[in-house]
Amino acid sequence: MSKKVAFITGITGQDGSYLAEQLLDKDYVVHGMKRRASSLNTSRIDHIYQDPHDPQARLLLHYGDMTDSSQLARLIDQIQPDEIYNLAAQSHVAVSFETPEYTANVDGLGTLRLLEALRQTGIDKQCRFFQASTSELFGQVKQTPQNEHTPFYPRSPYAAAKLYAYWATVNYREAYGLYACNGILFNHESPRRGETFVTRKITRALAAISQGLEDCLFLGNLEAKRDWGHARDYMHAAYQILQQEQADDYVIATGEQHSVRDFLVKCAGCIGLQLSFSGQGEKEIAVVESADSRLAPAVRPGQVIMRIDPKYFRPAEVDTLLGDAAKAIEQLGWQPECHFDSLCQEMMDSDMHQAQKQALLQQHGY
Ligand code: NDP
Ligand code: GDR
Repeated sequence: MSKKVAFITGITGQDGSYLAEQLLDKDYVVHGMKRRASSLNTSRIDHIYQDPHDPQARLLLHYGDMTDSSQLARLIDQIQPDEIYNLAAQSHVAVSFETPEYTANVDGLGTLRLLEALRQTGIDKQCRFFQASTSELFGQVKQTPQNEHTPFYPRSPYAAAKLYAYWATVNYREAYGLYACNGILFNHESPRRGETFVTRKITRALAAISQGLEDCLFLGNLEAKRDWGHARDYMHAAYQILQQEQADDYVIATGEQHSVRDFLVKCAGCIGLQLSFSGQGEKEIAVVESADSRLAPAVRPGQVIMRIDPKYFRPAEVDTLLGDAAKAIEQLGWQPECHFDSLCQEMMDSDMHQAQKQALLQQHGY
């Protein structure tokens, strides 16, 4: 039997790297689209790279961009995938306020371009399509927890673009009978998370501070609440969504909610730092009450390790998100395996490993 063929847009991102690993493990041939950049952007998938000269290679990379419809159509025609996972996006909510038109082009129209390419190449009847939709669609929430029936209320250019992509996916399913699905994914993180998203920003900075590589972390809204899971679990759900008899849309979430402040306190605890907070609003700071000198040798009690920088507040905030994944649990048999504490621990361990290595190199004069 010939191997299944998947095409992943956004393969160089956090989710793309986990999904590619999982599909390779399932014996798929995996084609990924990457952008041309002036510096290498494949660090998350370097460990699974295969020599394209090898006729047995099952990971194949192609240049392309969500803004380039002709290349999207060419790739789909050439690859003839059984499954497409559309993960490519300008995925940073705060950045979308600064680049709204670009975000709409990539995240909104980009999805349409891909769907059209799929339809026009004529393989739409045999190919399944997964769209990485987002809990940001719920934005200003009207109901808690949020499920597939909760009304949408986007609060950023990113969410508005993803709303368009969500409905384009539903529309191509209804209009053309395409097997097209939305995974309405709540926040998911990992050691491979981009360094400017709040979780990774916190774990990376705490690790650096613990080794004396940095002094202080600057954050925005500490009260924002999110339902944080692990990217590996969420990509497992994406795969399962495309294996069902009927195409459908699913909320993927852990059903557990924590604030940015909780995340900071928990991660600090993972490296033996007890924090207390003082001041209010933009003047709030986090001070070290006690420090474990083995884990965080550079930190002293009384040290201020977090300050607020108003530049990280957003023009419109999503205050609270909490998902209800009952449909996915029941119909897909999906369950999140990683929960909040182990997520914090895994991310802290990974960043500590990096920071300790860097500190050692500095000490020895490299
Ligand atoms: P990342 O930001 O880590 O990855 C985004 C990927 O998209 C990267 O491979 C990036 O390439 C690529 N990309 C960006 N712009 C373009 C473009 N113009 N053309 C082609 N490729 C492009 O995001 P995640 O992996 O975290 O998220 C994956 C998807 O899931 C995104 O669509 C995101 O919006 C969505 N999502 C994510 C959630 C999360 O919590 N992680 C939750 C809900 C939805 P490069 O490496 O070159 O930058
Ligand atoms: P989010 O993730 O906007 O939920 O989008 P992010 O980690 O950027 O923000 C989460 C919350 O933390 C608050 N926050 C800060 N955020 C950042 N980035 N930097 C800070 O310094 C900071 N301080 C406080 C934010 O205001 C926000 O409330 C992510 C992305 O992966 C999207 O692509 C995805 O669709 C959604 O999750 C679900």
